[in-house]
Amino acid sequence: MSDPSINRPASAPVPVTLPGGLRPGKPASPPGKVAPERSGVEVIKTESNGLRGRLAEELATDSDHFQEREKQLIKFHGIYQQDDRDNRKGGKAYSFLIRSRIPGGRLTAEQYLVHEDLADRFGNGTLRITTRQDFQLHGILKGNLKETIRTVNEALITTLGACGDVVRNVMYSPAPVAKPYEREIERIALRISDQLLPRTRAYHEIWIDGEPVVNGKEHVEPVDPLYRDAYLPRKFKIGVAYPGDNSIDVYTQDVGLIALVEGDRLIGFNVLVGGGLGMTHKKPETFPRLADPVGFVTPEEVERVVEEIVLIQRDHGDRVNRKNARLKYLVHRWGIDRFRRELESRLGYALKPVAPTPPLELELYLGWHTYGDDRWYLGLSVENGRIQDAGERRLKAGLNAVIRRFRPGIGLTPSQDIILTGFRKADQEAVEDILRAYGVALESELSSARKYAMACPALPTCPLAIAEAERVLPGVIDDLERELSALGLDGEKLSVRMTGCPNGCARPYVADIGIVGRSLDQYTLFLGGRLDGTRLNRVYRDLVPLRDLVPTLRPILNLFKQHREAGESFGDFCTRFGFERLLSLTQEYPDHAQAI
Ligand code: SRM
Ligand code: SF4
Repeated sequence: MSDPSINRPASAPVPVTLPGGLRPGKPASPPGKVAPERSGVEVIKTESNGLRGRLAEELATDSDHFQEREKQLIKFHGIYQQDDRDNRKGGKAYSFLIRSRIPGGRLTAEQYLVHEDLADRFGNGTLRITTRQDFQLHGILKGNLKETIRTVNEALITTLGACGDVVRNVMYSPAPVAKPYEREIERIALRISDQLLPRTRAYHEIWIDGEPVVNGKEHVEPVDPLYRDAYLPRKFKIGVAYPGDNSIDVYTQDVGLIALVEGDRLIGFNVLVGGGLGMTHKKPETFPRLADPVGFVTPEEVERVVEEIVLIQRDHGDRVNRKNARLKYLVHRWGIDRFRRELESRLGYALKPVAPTPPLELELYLGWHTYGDDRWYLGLSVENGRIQDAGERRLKAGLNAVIRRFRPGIGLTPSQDIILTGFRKADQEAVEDILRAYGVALESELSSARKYAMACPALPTCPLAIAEAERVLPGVIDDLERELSALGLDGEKLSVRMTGCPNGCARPYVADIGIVGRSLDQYTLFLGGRLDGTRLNRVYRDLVPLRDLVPTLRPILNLFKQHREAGESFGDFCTRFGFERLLSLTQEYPDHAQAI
């Protein structure tokens, strides 16, 4: 990738003037006054002196939380300020979420154990695998932030850029790479990730006392050449899909790369732009969007192309209204042809047309897989990504026992599961025995519905949650399993994704069944997505109480059982059959839609 500090094509500079002669530092226009040219967060970023703000000073106080400005800035450092929403009666009990940035979800046994130890010492005792292959620690108190982040960095993992208006964790397959083209894809993904990290030294000054260590590289740039002082208008997400494998949901990324091979040779990538899922109920100007293909690039071109797309968003993304600031809205406003022209003019050459894309599938990586000469990996399902000991299911203790004994490589999957790599065939029995002793469910013991299900954390940690998700999805799946079993559909590959609000953190809008929090106990039910992630689902019913979710699905499953075409998935069936027909039939014959 080109050095971002030099030869940058002329592009519109980020505006620095504030409305009505306001100097940076004053609040943006009060209500009723001149409309702001930039949102308040833009002002905070620009004035932060490379994301420093007053973080060091506030860190040194006795207060258990940060003020508003620093609360925004800590996100860039991989930290969110939260409070226990189950216990607000006596005032807010503040704690923090720390997100480690783990490209491709790959980490060593030692790095895993460091996170586990931190969760026990400073967090709530659980580890949360995220839908972008990161680890989150929840429940860290302010006084323990510094030691936690320093310890994560000592394990050669960073939290910098895991959150905030920058390029977030770069996603790619967590499975071990065996073929040369897989290694090349991994190298490219890691270079993109490293190149797009913020360069500020503030992170190391504040948390690590001047010892900059990120993947063995020093951060020496005083002014960020890529992000400048205002960073990006909004978060920015990049994912790389391996041939045939859409575990990363490539169409939902700001930039999605689909790797294409000929035989065993990587020939390049189809580049997609403008995916994103967040929306707000009753605000039609916000919407989930699948990315559009913009062109084909060779392995030599790809890093520069990705960087230029990031720069287009930096220079042209909306910096006034954060609800319209993602790249998807820019692509929507401009159209893909204008976007391509802008990209080509920055690159100085025309992009090649998109190449035919072989079919993609949602790979879960569960169970045992071989990847070469007596080398095996094991994928384990982690319900909603939460590694914990719950009753007889002692997943955290079981993983700890296997990881301490065998020191496997670790992969965190985009479906919130974990894979353990580097075993020999002869290890398999002992590994399974240990896991069974801790009550850990192996793939064969889980229904398809449970394996494909995902939920975001929602309550009690997420400040934006308006309904439960992670804590109630297991019960919803219990009920759904019963329905599916009664219909003989147990083995059906069916994705259920649930979120506590419409922001879409568990990517519910591409699932067969999306359940999205609408109010404390009510959900919007979306149907008609696809496991390969190539179609958005649509609203089937709004304001469905939690207890009515599965009963609402029951008659549709019944119709599916009777009227599906050979090999047709649930999402495809709902789309072909038509929502109006589904609604009229299921309302007429709610419990036995077979009456038609
Ligand atoms: Fe997310 C905000 C959790 C993946 C869209 N997300 C949040 C916050 C940080 C709430 C906040 O702003 O204070 C949540 C923290 C809750 C908690 O207690 O942990 C949160 N998001 C998550 C995670 C942990 C969910 C999970 O089940 O794993 C995922 C962390 C990923 C990571 O490691 O980086 C997570 N968030 C996503 C995804 C899926 C993805 O990226 O593949 C999306 C939809 C894709 C997209 O970005 O369009 C997503 N999160 C959002 C949004 C809506 C953004 C938008 O464009 O409208 C918000 C709210 C915001 O940014 O204002 C949000
Ligand atoms: Fe929070 Fe909403 Fe994201 Fe769930 S979808 S974690 S409730 S922001």
